[in-house]
Amino acid sequence: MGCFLITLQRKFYVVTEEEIKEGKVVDVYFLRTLKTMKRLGISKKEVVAEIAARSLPKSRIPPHEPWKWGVLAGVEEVVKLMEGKKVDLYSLPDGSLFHPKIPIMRIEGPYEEFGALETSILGFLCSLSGVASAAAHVKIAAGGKPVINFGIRRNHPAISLAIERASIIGGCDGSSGILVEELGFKPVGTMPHALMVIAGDQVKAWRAFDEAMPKEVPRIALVDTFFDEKAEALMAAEALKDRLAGVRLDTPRSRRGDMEEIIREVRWELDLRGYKDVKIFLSGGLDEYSVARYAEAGADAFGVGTRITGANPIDFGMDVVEVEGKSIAKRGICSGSKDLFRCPECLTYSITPKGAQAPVCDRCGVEMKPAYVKMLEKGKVLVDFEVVSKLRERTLSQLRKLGLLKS
Ligand code: PCP
Repeated sequence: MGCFLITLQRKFYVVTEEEIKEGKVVDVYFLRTLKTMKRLGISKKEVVAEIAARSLPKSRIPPHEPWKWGVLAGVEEVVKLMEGKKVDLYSLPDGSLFHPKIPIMRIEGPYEEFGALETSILGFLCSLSGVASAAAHVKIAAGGKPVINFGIRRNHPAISLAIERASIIGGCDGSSGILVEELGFKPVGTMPHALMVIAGDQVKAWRAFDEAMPKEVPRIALVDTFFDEKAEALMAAEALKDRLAGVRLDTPRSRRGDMEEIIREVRWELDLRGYKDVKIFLSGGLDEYSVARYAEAGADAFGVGTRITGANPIDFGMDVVEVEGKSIAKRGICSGSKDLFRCPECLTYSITPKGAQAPVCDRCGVEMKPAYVKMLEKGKVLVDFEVVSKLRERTLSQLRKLGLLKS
């Protein structure tokens, strides 16, 4: 007779916020490590741990080199996770650009206070920074044109709001899920193919949408359900006239020819008939490579799903670099507690031993500024958490300063 595990009645097999806070999302080897450390009487040793990315995901733009930078997200969640633990925590703030090997966070305290939280600490940072980084790279590819996150359908619903928030930190102009209202953003969306398919007639569907929607909802007609994009774009313009804000091209993969040419044709035909204000919105299988080409071809805005919300996690690692004041680390990691400085002009980082004098930027000749914010002191939160629009602006302002983003 097999034994039956009576598990907590979970409707959707999701972890509760309380379980995360209690440290229940933990790799069992950390618990075994703590038990072993207690036997050795070393679990209370004061340690310094640093978190840095070992590498970054590859770009979708040929030759598919790894990104040179990512956008940090998940710091607020880590601070909330660690609140109450007898640790000091220094970190770059959410929305900071970072590079591989740059220690984005430093945690100081007895190992037993936070060692087993490594699983969740990295879980927040790896997943959310992956999403924010992909969003930023797509936003740059769009040349500053609007990029909306259309991809919450690619994630487990339990994390959809965290993912939407991370996509906006990375630079998305908005997201499609209604819960983003909590973040101060209006949900953005158009219409699914189901509307035209079930109506059986796209003009009837577009007209009904126009009649049903409150005036503040932009009339963006999906124009690739039954006929060619050019034909349906003109049908939509004729049907809704000056009420038509835009057309969305979400061409099925089986029909995708030269989308750049299709975009140019649709633009030409709309302009030729006086519909110069009708915008062209692209979605479906987009990434930084296709968005750049479609933006060049004349697309005005993008709905991007999988590339952002299905982004690879950032390969952050957490490593002990000091024990009871002694610099010590595993092979591949520079030992010793470190400080991080950043040039206010060119945004270059500089890593120094903790307590070193601020270096002078050898490119700009100015004194670099401390990059870390002290966010926890003996477990007490020292910072006010910033609204997501401010975090997004931090990301975009760095991208502009680096000349990566024009507007
Ligand atoms: C997709 C749907 C999503 C878009 C494309 C994201 O179109 O509109 O919002 O796709 P991505 O994950 O590939 O970037 P469809 O799958 O045709 O769904 P619908 O008919 O509902 O538009």
